[in-house]
Amino acid sequence: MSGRLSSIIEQKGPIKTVGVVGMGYVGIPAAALFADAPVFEHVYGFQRDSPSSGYKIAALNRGESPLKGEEPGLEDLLHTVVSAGKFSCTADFSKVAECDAVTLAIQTPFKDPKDLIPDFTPLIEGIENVGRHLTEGTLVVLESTITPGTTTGMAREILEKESGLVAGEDFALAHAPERVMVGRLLKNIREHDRCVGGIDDVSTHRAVELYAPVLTSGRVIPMTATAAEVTKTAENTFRDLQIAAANQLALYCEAMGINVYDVRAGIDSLKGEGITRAILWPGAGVGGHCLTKDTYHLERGVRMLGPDALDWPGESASLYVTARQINDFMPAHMLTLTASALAQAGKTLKGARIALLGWAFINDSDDARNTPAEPFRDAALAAGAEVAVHDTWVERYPGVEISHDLAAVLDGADAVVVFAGHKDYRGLAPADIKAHCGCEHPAIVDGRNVVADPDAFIETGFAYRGIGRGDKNGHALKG
Ligand code: SAJ
Repeated sequence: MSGRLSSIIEQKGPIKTVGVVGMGYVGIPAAALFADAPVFEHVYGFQRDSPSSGYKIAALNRGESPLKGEEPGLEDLLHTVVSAGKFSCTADFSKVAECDAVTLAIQTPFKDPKDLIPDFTPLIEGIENVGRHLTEGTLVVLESTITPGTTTGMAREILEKESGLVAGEDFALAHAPERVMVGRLLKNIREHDRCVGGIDDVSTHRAVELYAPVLTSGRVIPMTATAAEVTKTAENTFRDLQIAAANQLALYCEAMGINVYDVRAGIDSLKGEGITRAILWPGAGVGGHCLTKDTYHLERGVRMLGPDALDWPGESASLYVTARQINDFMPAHMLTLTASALAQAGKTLKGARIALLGWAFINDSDDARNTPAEPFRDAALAAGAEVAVHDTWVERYPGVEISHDLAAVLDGADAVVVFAGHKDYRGLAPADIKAHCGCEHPAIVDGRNVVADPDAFIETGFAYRGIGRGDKNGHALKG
């Protein structure tokens, strides 16, 4: 425990002024909740006055949320804290010098999702801006999802270089990963438990002081900074792993001619007395901004922090990376199922018109980041098919025309392929679909188990295929 930092913090007294860098999905609700806490006197929201995001500064200072979509309670809360003079947004990073604590909530996207090397450029710029104005006794907290080792490594180095101060001696440094989901930002911050990890005990303690006032039912879980980084990346790695386990089971069930959903229900029935088999859902693939990257943060972390310390079985690949590969294989499997159904109707991918239903990566959402539908569409086009995309939730996507007119997308289709489990697609009527397709044996490929009754389609002459539906995928063509 650093005696020097302890005494500096003791002289400074309780946290009164808070800074939040990055006015996005994580920073805005966090700043509003800090400002709403009676123990804090003022919160600065720091936002670069860039062409793409600078508009947020004026909006936030009017108490308006610049975020898309419904966020219950957020706009009211912003109006309350702005009117009370407890929150203000600024591009002037010199005000960091007035802050007792500064959090950074800056996304870590990829230059190219294929290379899976995170682009830390925006985060580095934010850390540099904080470092330039950092004063003694301040607590700095990273909230972004980052590779384990970043807080004690890159972040610490930049802050010390820019400020001339020493982490753990002159200022406190911690990681408190966000766990928010769009549509429930305030609720998640208030109610989820919050892992808070400092580079030393003094930093951890100061970070607990910062986060405890904004939690309602959630509790603070103190740990080290690196443990907090591993917790965040591993919690998503484990979700991706569970999905991959369900997908592998679905592929096995297809090969063995059984219904994976019967098996899933059977497995799920084994519970009680502390027993559980948390089996998730097989599907057309895994998209989004979290699960598609966090496994690779964890993998990079162990390579950075323990390259020579890791004891591992021979040439075995990482279970987690294998899980990523299985999930990334599902769009290819969907194309295999589509080709199989078309072949049963005497057609090939080449020259076929495919109606792709659902571009969003998740059910009933407009979020299409890293959607698994994209690699499917690319491969289908490469195979010579024509692809029409429908999704009423998604307005636009670079390079892809997205229609909100289901009838138009279905008209003349040789194959109907479901990639998102939107409620629009639950209850599709075989006769209607067939009438739109206008052919004797249309194909239907169900990637999200939205077809409750495959027999209804099969009896109408469809060539049916479903993820995990080994009990139906080999059916004879009817009519
Ligand atoms: N998916 C499956 N089978 C499943 C669950 C999901 O194939 O059983 C697919 C979805 O279709 C989607 C992808 O996986 O394409 C990701 O789905 P998700 O429900 O994990 O949604 P995300 O990516 O928004 O994950 C976020 C994460 N939250 C944070 O990082 C703060 C994750 O930790 C949460 O568990 C998840 O939301 C959630 O549960 O809502």
